Amino acid sequence: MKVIDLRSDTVTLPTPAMRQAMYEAEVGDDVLGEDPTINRLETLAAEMVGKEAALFVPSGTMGNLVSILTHCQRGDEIILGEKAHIFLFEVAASSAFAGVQAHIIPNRRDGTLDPETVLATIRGENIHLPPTSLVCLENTHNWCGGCVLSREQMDSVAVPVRERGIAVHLDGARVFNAAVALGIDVKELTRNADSVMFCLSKGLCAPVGSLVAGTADFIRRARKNRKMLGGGMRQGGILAAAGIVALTEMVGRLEEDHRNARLLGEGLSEVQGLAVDLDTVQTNMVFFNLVTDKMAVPELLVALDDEGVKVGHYGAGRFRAVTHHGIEEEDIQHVLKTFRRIMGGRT
Ligand code: TLP
Repeated sequence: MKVIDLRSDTVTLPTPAMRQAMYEAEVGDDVLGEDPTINRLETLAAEMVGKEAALFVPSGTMGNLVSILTHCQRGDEIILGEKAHIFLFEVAASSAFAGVQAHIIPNRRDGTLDPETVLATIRGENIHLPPTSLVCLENTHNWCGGCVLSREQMDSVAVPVRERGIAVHLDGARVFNAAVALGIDVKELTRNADSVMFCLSKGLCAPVGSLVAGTADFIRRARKNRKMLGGGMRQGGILAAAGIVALTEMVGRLEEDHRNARLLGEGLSEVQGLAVDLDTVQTNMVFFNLVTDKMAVPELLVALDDEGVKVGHYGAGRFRAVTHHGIEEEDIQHVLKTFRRIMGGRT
């Protein structure tokens, strides 16, 4: 039985082209700046997001932390949406390691922040107050359903924030999904961010790795912070080789994942006992809720598992299904059939 694992796009496996590139990768000591494959990946990544330089890091979590460490001093405040991955799912790394305080403001349903609220949250000059040094945006917005922020929505916050001398960091773990969904060059989404983190190991299928991009000076300082966190990876070119394939071969096909997510979302919305917010199904994620008391969450998960279907459960009957490479339209049809059968007669 084929297992259809929709828990995340992080479960994607390296493609044959990636394994070949990894096998053949030319490597060296990257802490000494001598891994030619990492150097090539960093140059390519910087070019793609329109920044001067980039830094290869082991994970998105470390990429966000390195960025925050590089922008901020201990005791600073950073402004984040209440549903930001950095706030919800990164083990409070920014407070534990960078010593910053998160000032949380509401996210709208579509993942955006209200520009007026962001500006009003920036601290003034006063002996009692921490300085605000960073605003973090997220695109696509994971916890808001994989929603896409348009370039106008990004700029409406980033431009006035930067005019006030405050830096903007983009958690762009899936920023290529956003660019593909909008049909624009990713640079249009990153142009007003001082730093951007994006992941190779999600929809782009690389086994490991993320990048942080920014000015040459920012990346020079970020490199030192990565070292401090233990993220200097020596002959990491083995991994970077897969990352180069991810960026050159895997971006265009994200559209397929978006089509499959839409199909899944629309199908699930017709299943009795489930509720789907179809407005937020814009990329490769489908969030849905169990809205019947005739079926308990563990029972549903076990029944799905028996049919080889895995989805994520995040408490209170809220589920996430993420489409990705290796999931075909016929798999989506199988998932829908499975849900219809399990839920049939239980509503
Ligand atoms: N998200 C993972 C889990 O951590 C929830 C997932 O399955 O979606 N920013 C965003 C927006 C992310 O979604 C993630 C990973 C990260 C950062 C962290 O990346 P990693 O997992 O590489 O540390």
